[in-house]
Amino acid sequence: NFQKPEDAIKYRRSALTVLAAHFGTLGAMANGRAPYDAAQAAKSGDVVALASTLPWAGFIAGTDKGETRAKPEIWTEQAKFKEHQDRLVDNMQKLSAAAKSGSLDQLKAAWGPNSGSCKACHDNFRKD
Ligand code: ASC
Repeated sequence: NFQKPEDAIKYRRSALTVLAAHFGTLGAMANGRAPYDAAQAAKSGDVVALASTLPWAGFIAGTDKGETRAKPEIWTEQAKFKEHQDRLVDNMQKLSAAAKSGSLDQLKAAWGPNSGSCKACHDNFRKD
């Protein structure tokens, strides 16, 4: 529940910021830009699994204006937007499992194939 539209916008942006930070942490390890740290990978794996589920509650009616790049299609193509959410959540659960496996090879194998769901949604539903 949100008091004001801007509270919902702030909530979803915050969740996406947390998701991006931990997705990036896992990507850095998967792509060899950071040393593999199994404990950090497991922690970030937990975060992406949970954080990926959170932003969607913030896309309530009346939050298409203000501090947001949300496109109107979020509200006019709700079934399609939901499909994109579900794909992201599913992909982040898979990435999470690999991140928590203790195996860098599994993390590497999972990161790329599951990373496209960020961009797919941005391409369709985010301005610029
Ligand atoms: C990230 C991030 C995104 C996506 C996107 C690629 O790390 O913050 O929004 O990856 O750039 O899918």
